Amino acid sequence: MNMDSTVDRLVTGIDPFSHAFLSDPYPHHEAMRAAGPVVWLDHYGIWGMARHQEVRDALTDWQTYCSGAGVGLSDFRKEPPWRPPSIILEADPPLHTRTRAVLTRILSPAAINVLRETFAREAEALVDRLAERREFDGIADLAEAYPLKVFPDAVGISEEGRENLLSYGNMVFNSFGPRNDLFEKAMANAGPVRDWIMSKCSRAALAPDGLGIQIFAAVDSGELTELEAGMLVRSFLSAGIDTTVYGLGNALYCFANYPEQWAVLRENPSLIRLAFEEVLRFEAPVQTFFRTTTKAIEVGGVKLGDGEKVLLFLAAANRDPRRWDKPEIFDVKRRATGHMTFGTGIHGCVGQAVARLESEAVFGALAKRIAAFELTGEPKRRLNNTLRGLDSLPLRVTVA
Ligand code: QZP
Repeated sequence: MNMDSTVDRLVTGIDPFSHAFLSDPYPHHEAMRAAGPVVWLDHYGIWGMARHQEVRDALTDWQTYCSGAGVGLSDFRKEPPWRPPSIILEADPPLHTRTRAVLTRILSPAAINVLRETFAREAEALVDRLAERREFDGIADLAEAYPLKVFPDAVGISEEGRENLLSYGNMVFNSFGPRNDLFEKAMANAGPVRDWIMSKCSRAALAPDGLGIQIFAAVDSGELTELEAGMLVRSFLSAGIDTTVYGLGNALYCFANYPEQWAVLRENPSLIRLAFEEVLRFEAPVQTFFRTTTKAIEVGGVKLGDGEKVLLFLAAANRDPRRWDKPEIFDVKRRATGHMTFGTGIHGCVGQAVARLESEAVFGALAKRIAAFELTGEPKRRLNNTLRGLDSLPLRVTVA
C-alpha cells in the first residue's frame, strides 16, 4: 500500500471473450473475485468487477457508471457504433427517463398478465407435441421455438421471416464484445437481417392489438417522436428473443443435469417461479455488460480514471461466496432473487415480466406432462460475446 492508501491495481491477462473463457467462465470468475474488488484486464485495457457488492454498486450508480458511451467494449465517443444506439439501453437520463417510462408502462406485470392465457395455451400445445415425439432438441424445438412464436405474436409482427430475429439477436449480443471471430461471423449477413428488422419497426407493420403499436400510442400522446417509437420497437426485437431463448435453454440444461431438482419441482409446482430465478443465478443467459466512468473514482482503494470502460461480470456476482451460501450448488428451493442477471437500478431489465411469464408457461406445462429428462448425447455450446447457452441439447423425455 502506498501513502494515500490506494492499492496497486490487480492486473490480469485473462481474455473474457476468448473461446476458452466463454466455454467455461467459472474458474476465471473465481480468480477475478479473489484478485480484488476491481481488476485491470490488460488484454483490452479495461476494468472488471466480479464480486456481487461491486457489481451491484456500479449498477445502482448511473451518474458514475454511464450507459451513453455504450454498454459494450466499444466507446461510442471514440468509434462509431455499428448501429444507431438504442435510446433506452445505450442512453442516460434525461433521454433514458422518458423512453424507459413508456416501456415500463407497456411491460408492467399487470399489462403482461393479460398474455398469461395465450402463453400457457401455446406452451401446452408445444409440450404436447414434444411429449408425443419423446426425443427432440431442447434448443431448436423448445427454447427457440417457443419465444419465436409467443413474443413476436405479442409484439404484433407478421409470421414471415421470424428466423431473422435469431440472426439479429446474435449480431446484437456479439457486438457488445470485441471485434473478434464471433462478432465477424454474426455480422456475415448483417445487411438483409438489419433491413428485415427495421421493416418490422414501423407503425404500418404492427398489428392493432400488440405491444408494438402501444409504443406508437405514446407518439400520439406527445411522449415520443415517430422515429423514437420505431427505435423502441427495435429494442423489443433486439432484447426480447435471444435472452429468453438462452434462459429457457439453460433451464432445460439444468433440469437434465440435476434430475433430482426436477423431481423436487414436480412434487411442488409452486416452486416454478423460484426455480427460474435459480436458473438465472446459476447459468446466467446474460453474462456481462459494460459501463463507462464519468469521473475519476476509487473502488476498494483502487483508482479508476474518467472515461474508462468497466466490465461487469453479472454471472460471477451470481456465484460470489461473499453473497451466496454454496453458490456452486443448483438448488431450486434457494432464495435466488438478488441475482444480477436482470441487472438492477434504472436500467434493470424492463422486460422481466415477459421473461418470467414465458418460463412459467413452459415449465408449468412441462411439470404437468414430463416426469424426467435424459440426455441422449453431448450438449453443444454456442459461444457468444455476451450470452451463455447451447447450440443443441439432445433430450429424451419420460412422459408422466
Ligand atoms: C439488448 C436495445 C441484456 C441487455 C443488454 C439486452 C438488451 C436490452 C436492450 C437492447 C438490446 O435496446 O436494443
